[in-house]
Amino acid sequence: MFYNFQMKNLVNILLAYINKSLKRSSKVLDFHYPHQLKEGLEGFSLELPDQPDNLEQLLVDCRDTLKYGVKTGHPRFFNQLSTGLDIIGLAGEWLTSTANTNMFTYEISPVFILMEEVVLRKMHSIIGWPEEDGDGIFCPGGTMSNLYSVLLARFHLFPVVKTHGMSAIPRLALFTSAHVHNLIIFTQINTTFWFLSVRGKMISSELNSSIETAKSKGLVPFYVNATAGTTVYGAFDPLNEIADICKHHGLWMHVDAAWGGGLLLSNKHRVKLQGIERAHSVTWNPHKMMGVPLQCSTILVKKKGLLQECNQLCAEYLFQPDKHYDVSYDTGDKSIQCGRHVDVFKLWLMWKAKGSEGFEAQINHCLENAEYLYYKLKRRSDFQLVFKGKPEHSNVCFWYLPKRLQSILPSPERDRELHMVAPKIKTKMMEEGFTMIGYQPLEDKVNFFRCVFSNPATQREDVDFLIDEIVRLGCE
Ligand code: ABU
Repeated sequence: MFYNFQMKNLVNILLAYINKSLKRSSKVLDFHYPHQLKEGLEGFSLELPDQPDNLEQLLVDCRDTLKYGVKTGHPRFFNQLSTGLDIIGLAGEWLTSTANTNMFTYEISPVFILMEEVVLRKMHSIIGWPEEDGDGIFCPGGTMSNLYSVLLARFHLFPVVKTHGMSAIPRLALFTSAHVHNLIIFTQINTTFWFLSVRGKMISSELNSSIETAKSKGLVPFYVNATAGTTVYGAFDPLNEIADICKHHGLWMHVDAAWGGGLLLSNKHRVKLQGIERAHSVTWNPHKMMGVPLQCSTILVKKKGLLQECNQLCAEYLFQPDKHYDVSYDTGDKSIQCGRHVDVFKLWLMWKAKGSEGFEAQINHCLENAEYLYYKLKRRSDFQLVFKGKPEHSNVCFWYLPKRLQSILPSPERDRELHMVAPKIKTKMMEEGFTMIGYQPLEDKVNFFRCVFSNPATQREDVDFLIDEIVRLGCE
């Protein structure tokens, strides 16, 4: 009874937080430096006690944990690719934790395992793979999804690697553009070729010559990673051209559509991913553009059965072959993980609640916001866009030029000053807490802001607010 009562209090804390997150008058964050949080604030201590705290204190801790965090669902949070606070998704996450089961086997997750099959099949058909093809798994984030793709490609070419390791196979070469998601870099492949891109897009002729170079050095090219929606510029690689090259050289084609995959749901924007259906594998993170609560990421594979063959270890205490049901539903053995969180339910529930058309509308809305920001900035002399052309995705990259820099012609000295503008503004922005946007340098470009839209709650007035806020903080 007492626990029930406290649970209701917790729900009230969560509901109050949700209301605040969605209210423009509340701050996005109440920033404190690490030492302040470590020292403890107004009764909020991170230290662990020897004696149990009482339930009232735990409620205060819950409230304060949210209070000193960042409201990533706030319509003025533009800092990350994963934003928003979808209430149905949140309900799904709560149900998932309440069920507290594991995605190893049908035995302990009958409904979730079948849901995974249904959702993955839907994603395959949206990619455009024939009905008889298609496999996949939910896994923890885009890095893991991409890692799966490399393991699969390597196993597909040299199955012996599973039993005899890397020393039993030739030196392999992997190809990706310079704008790759951080994640491909961590793979255990002998040689990775990076090459130039234009506006973040892979140049396919460069890909072809890199493959020839690798061959001439005695390496075995085996895998190309194409990106559909780069993290900073939101660029899409030319997938059909890359597919032609992969076909010509007999290489595995992976498309990292962690960020761009959501656009497949939009009749207006899916053209940017033309050729994705020719890929051998695809990474698609519904926790990005589709607004599903973190984390929700998939590796989708065209060839059925390969995931299992590549990763299966047949642990007999979980995957007994003589069970009384169809053990092909014990999908945990496709995974390199053992414990696997149920990530599918919140996506399934959101899909039920919105339908594919609801996702399409919310994705189109985010790209309209990006276009709105782009046209606003284009007209102003105190902002400079990193690229003249319209954004392909919902990423808009730009510099703010304080008055003293507006009249100076581009030069190394001007760049040195410009490089410091974004971090200075960001510092004040976080200390005041009304909005949040990210910045970075990239290649020869000094620090610039990257605004991304994935929160359907964001409206044009929030975009106007962001611009005014950058000017206000940049002027002081
Ligand atoms: N998976 C990388 C996402 C990084 C970002 O939110 O910008």
